[in-house]
Amino acid sequence: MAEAKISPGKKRFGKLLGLTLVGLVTLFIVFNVGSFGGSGRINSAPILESNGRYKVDQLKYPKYTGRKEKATFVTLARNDDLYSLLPAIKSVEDRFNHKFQYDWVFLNDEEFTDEFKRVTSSLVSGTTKYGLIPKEQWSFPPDIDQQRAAETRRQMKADKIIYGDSISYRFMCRYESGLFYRHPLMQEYEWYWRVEPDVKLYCDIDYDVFKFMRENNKKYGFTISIKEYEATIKSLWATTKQFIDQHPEYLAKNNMLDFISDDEGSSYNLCHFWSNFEIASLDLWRSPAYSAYFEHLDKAGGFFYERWGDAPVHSIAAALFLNRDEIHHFDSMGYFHPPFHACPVDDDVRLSHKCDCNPNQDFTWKGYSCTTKFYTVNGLTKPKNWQLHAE
Ligand SMILES: Nc1nc2c(ncn2[C@@H]2O[C@H](COP(=O)(O)OP(=O)(O)O)[C@@H](O)[C@H]2O)c(=O)[nH]1
Ligand SMILES: [Mg+2]
Repeated sequence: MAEAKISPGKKRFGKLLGLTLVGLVTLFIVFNVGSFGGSGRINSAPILESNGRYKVDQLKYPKYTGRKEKATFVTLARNDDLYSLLPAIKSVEDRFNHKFQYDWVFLNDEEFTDEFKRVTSSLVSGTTKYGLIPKEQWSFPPDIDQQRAAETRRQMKADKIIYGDSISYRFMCRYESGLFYRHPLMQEYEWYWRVEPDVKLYCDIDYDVFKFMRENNKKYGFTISIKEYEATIKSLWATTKQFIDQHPEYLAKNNMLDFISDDEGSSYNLCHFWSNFEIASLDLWRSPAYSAYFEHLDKAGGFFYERWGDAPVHSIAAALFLNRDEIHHFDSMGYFHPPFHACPVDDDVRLSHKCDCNPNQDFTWKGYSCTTKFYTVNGLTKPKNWQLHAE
């Protein structure tokens, strides 16, 4: 095949063409780099609308249309708690609630601010409701001896007992023990899940926990159990025994006394479910047994003459008035409330639920937790490797 020949004139033209092309390419690159790096313009810049707001595409989860339980989240909080509450809500929404879109009731002893309502409602996928606690439920009952209550606070402060000198903490414990479920906003519900500021869920929950509770005849669910500070509940057990003596009919046949007492009821072993997390039946607290129990405790005055917490009060009631198989340990959620972590120690459970926690920080099987006892007294199978996390 004949070689194509290029004459000297054509060569010069070719060089010129080549140089022009290189120049054009260089200009193109410079122009484009300038438009990204230099001016910072990007192709998909948000559009500024005439009202001064950016137009954004809102990604919404499809509305959940399956059957839902009559259930709600419930959070007692101050306006000041807003920004420590937000990550807790976000975690619960991301791990669970965006799939089912349950309502969320917020309760406060003061009116919630617009900021609190605006920001929390932007995070919750269900309907949010904001309730004010009636003054008479957030104050001293009239028969409380103020001097005696003040003396307790002084002494507990001297003894460095946590929240020992706080009046509002006592109102909170009394309200969470016996009053929150009576709030008008709670009346339409049968189930609740309590959420507090600063908590976190570590694992994905892909099923409807409220449906699980109903279908499996569970009435009270917990993640962490622990021992109470004895100094805060010195007379709680004696007051409880008095009540049971008066009302033996309220004891469940297959109750779980062996979880809360190591000597068949002579004394309380301080074990309780940590109530900053609760998934439970509202009917449990609305029952004649619990209503009478709370009234008995309230009359005794221990919320103010000592510092009875809602956790031991609820736990003792659940252990005595429920059958043991109505109490459930949520073992695969992962949960954190400062300073304790519940993190599934079984690799299969942790990885399949996409948990983002460190099993070496798990509290569940440690000596100060009562969950090992819960498994033992109920004949439940502990997860493999639990002993590696017991020290
Ligand atoms: N509205 C209101 N909520 C409170 C008050 N004190 C505590 N709480 C709420 O009650 C719950 C328990 O209080 P927290 O400070 O977390 O107690 P801790 O978990 O025992 O250390 C949280 O949901 C708080 O937001 C109060 O004075 N007013
Ligand atoms: Mg808390």
